[in-house]
Amino acid sequence: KSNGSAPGISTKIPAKAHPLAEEPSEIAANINYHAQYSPHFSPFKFEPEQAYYATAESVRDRLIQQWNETYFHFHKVDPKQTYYLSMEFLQGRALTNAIGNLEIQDAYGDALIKLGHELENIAGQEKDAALGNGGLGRLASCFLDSMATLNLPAWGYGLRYRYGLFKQSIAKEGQEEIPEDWLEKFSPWEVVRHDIIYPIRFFGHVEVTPTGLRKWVGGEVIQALAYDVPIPGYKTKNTISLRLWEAKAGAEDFNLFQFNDGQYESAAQIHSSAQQICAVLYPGDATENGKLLRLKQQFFLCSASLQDIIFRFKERRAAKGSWLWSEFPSKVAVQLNDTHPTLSIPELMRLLMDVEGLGWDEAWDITTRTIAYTNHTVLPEALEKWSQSVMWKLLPRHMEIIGEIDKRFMAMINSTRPDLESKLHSMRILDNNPQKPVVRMANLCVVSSHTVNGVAELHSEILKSELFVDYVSMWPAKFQNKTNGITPRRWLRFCSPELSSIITKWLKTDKWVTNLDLLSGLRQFADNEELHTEWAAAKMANKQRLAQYVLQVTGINIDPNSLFDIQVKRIHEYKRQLMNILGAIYRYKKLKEMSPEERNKTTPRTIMIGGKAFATYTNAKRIVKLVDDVGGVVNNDPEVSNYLKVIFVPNYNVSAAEMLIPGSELSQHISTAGMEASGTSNMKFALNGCLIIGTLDGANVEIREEIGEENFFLFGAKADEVPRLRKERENGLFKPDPRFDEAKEFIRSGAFGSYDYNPLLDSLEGNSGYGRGDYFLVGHDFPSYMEAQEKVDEAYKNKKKWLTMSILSTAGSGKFSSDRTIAQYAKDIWKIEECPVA
Ligand code: HBZ
Repeated sequence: KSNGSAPGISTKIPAKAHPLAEEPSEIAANINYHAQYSPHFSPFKFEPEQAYYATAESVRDRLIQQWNETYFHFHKVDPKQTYYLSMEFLQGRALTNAIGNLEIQDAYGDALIKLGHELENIAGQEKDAALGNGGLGRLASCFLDSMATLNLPAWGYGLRYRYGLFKQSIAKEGQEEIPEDWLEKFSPWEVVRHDIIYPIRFFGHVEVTPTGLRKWVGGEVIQALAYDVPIPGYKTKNTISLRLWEAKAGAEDFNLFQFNDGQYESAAQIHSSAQQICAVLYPGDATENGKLLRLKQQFFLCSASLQDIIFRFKERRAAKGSWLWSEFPSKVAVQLNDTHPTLSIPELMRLLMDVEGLGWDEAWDITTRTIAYTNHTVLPEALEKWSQSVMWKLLPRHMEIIGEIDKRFMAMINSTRPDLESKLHSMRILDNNPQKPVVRMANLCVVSSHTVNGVAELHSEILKSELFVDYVSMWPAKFQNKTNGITPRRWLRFCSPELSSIITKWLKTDKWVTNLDLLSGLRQFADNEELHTEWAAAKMANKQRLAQYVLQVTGINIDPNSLFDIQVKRIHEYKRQLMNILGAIYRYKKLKEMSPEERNKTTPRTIMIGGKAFATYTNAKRIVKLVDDVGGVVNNDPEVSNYLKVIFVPNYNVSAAEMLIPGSELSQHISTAGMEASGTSNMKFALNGCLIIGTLDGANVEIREEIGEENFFLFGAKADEVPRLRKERENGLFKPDPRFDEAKEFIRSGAFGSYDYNPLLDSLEGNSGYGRGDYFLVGHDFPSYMEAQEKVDEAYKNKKKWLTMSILSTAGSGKFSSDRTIAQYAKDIWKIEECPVA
């Protein structure tokens, strides 16, 4: 790789710090500078890994420059700012995205060639930052990209987990979890801010000071230290910050006396307690694990972020001269990404009252005008409830405040809405059931926020008509919908450059990247043969790249001429990967029964399923195992393997998605209606010209409206039919389709090995599973699913028709840009305006 005398870095290219270099040779000099003087590796090595770190550091120089300018500008203009609080940010890789947003990818590509490397290979060295579980975390990351791109004065706040979401490998027994050591070497994208540190208290008790203020004292105090990750906008100087908090103990907490006495563990007790806080991302969808630690994490995020927000507010106010606390909501908007950061509510109250000395009424007014809450689920098991006794122990002052909010809420209902008295029990924040007294976090959010939103039209309607129905009658204007979106930069422009160039060529502009509605201009060319040829070539190139990837991660060869059918998302029974695999099993069985001539007339398919199952979610893990077992049989059956392949794609993450989505032709979004709040991968697939087979659930409803019902393979029960169907099922009124029984029987017969699938299959029968047999209605929806799949097979035979539908999918995806979503949050909820750096 070297073209100089040393075995490593080039000596022909000077090592020079050039943060704003534009020319490839200057950029190469800057990369060379980091390779030599950022002391992470020996300068005598310049393998892809070292080249990646040096390249990333050179990009970071530029980001820091823009970022300083951005915050200097925000500080000067002093606009209202939004703070997006989220326990999860699923950022994925940053290099391609950063140089894409900064529009320096060509210069970087050339610079790396001068240094003997290829950009794509170097970018592939980066580990995914997987500080999130799934859709909720990825949404937060798409939102940051849009906030920066729209020049909004905004920040993200999260936690700097030492280990992100586990790495998944597939072994003989199914899924295995391996810790994801994303910080193993270091992350070149974060800047530690030793000057930004706040104390965070846990446990302790409440005292009354001589002046009559209540004060939380004692317990253990841990420090929150800021790490900033710069987030560049696309084609703008604005670069905002994702501030991640890390927990640490101070030197004064180290008990030298105990240590010298040989009591090493107790000497460093606070250090180890601090270390635990940010050790691992809490696995979503869990129920009982590590409750106390998770609560500590939540409070840690809330307290550090609010102290920081208040510090900045006071700093800026002080610079202006005299000021009032009542100005706070006109300078600060706080958005809670689900209930995970709910403790922001009592913590803001506490800081305003106990630290700043405000009275209850003023503090309450400020809090409720500052905070807004987004709900992402109606699944009862995912609605957070915290044990009151755990809360009293960990956060005694906050429990006093929550108790007071609850008391005042009840008094308000009693005096103004006697008609709601019978509902009060379920509307209250505290559930004082003596068996298990809990705090209902969603109720606390609804009572204390100025705005509550759902994430797709159907979901927002369900919130209003079911989950939060009683509150709607009190505060009808509080409830809004903000249909989710995705960033078109990462999810089309950068992950499919081929398709992007074609779109730009036909639209005669690349403005669609920031104005996604312009994609509708493709509709007029949906039948154009020349476009068809180009579109098909781009899709084929993406399919070939995906086939290479699949070969690399599974060792299985797949045929790029077959229909690529993909379902990738967290494994959950409500998402119904089980229905997908039952369909595949039925298809396999029928192929086996056919003559070779008949088989030849079928549409060859490659079914890919990927996603992580939460480590203790047994049925989800069984589904993973089943998919892998089915693949083992089908892919090795010479009679059918030219017509059907079943692949479990291991370790689905953001980077895998960037490979899978551009190469997809059909994708499955098949949740039981009413259960998927929105879904966001559905938007990514449709944007990439992939057709959807799906139910009327979440954002599918709106996607279908936008791209046209004739371009969407619809099946299954509707949300409002689900309760009745479940009842009928419970009452033994359900008559299973023979195809459904045949597929299940085939598994039970041992066709896919000796693993015991009975418990999984039993969840589809009688009164098991969630205690109410086939709660997710796989059996009910199966026949219409299979019919929709037959329509897919037929449609794929007509290549022209399929291409037209594919183009229309992309053309109809404009609505699903996160730029649209964020612009709506900014206008309707946050009331903030753009603040572009000149
Ligand atoms: O949020 C998802 C919804 O299931 C999906 O429909 C929606 O599109 C997306 C964005 O709005 N929810 C999650 O991803 N939820 C979690 O990952 C989660 C994490 C920790 C928990 C509970 C849920 O304790």
